Amino acid sequence: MRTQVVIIGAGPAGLLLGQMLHRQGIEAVILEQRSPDYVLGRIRAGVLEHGSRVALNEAGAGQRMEAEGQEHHGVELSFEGSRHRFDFNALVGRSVMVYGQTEVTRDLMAARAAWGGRSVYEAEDVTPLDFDGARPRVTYRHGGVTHEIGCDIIAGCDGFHGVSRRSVPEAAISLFERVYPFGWLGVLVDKPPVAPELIYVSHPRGFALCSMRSATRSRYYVQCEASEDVANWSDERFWDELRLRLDPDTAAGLETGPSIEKSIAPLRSFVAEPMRFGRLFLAGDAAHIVPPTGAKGLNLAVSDVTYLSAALGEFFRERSSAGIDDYSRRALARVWKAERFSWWMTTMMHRFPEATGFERRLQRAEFEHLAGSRAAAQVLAENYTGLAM
Ligand code: RFL
Ligand code: PHB
Repeated sequence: MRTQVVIIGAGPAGLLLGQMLHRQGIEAVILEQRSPDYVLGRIRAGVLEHGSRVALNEAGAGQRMEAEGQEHHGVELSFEGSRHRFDFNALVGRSVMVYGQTEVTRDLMAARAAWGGRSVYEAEDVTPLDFDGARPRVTYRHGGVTHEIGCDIIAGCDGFHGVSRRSVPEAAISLFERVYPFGWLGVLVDKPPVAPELIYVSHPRGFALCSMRSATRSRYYVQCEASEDVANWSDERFWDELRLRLDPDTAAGLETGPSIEKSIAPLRSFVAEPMRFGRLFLAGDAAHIVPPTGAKGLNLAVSDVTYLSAALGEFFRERSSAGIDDYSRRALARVWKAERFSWWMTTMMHRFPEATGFERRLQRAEFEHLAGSRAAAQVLAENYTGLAM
């Protein structure tokens, strides 16, 4: 079998790329190692930048997001009980869309199914081959049978643990990494959110975040030990810990209930350079990870595939390699700015085990600067709502 592009991974990066290529008349096959239900069972990001919203609409998958998503015009930071709201509209004339990654994925799957796009779920041993030449191929096993697809381009959209980045010879790739000494314990609950907008909380006991998925479903996080076992956290323990970190008004308004999902995510900053190896292109978490504090992970996946799809359009339509030759540079320039923002927000808001009174006072100074300076607040708002694509 032959196709133009083999996309490895059916997360948001792979599915959105497939949709963008389809709209340019470029044929692609998606190979995903998990089942559709497994992919939809992962609870991850919740905030879309303005540019990601535009990209989903342009890809023809934004209808339900526009109807059911919540447009937010600001966020709050709470520092040891003192709260400050950042008004995105007033600061940068932008907003974000609160709409879960699960729903984005569901909409992209439905859009692909509607035109009969070819996806193979539960594909095992997916292996990208010969991408240093002009005739790459990908082999995989499905239902006990080995298959091979010849193609022009391989798009590695298979996340941090995927096979694409690992297929590149070590000498050809540089890795940059910072692992943080804590994780986030997240709970999803069918109760109305405690506040109309997100609240990022810095407290001596650790970071917390009040987020949401809809008017009746909330998502909360507390900073925990990186090695923490989720089994040690009953719902009661989670709610008690969250309440301790919130300011008294917010704590009093918190509606709790049985969790419908509870999981721990490690926090890491990671970038692989470059993002292109011959005919293999990395996009999304396959190439980079940000700690979730800036809500940038999913949004970077969207900007990567927006660049890649434009570059592949030039490649197939105009036989020009200018776009694909510039892809890695262009994507990494944006990635590193999001890495910087996510690292900065993580550093400002979390309790670091080795921190002294000196670091804590620097964190407080940072918060007071943001709360008191329009210029500083604009930098936060510009980054949070999304830098230009
Ligand atoms: P994904 O979503 O990981 O999708 C990759 C897909 O590739 C498949 N795959 C393979 N398929 C075939 N063969 C192989 N060998 C394969 N190996 C893997 C996987 O099954 C999967 O379906 O990457 P993508 O598309 O780049 O999207 C990126 C986003 O998912 C990610 O940046 C965010 O979700 C990050 N992230 C969060 N971001 C936020 O902005 N806010 C959050 O609250 C937030 N929480 C999270 C997160 C990421 C997490 N991970 C990766 C563990 C919470 C978690 C737990
Ligand atoms: C979420 O709702 O899951 C969420 C929101 C904002 C973040 C991280 C996670 O920064």
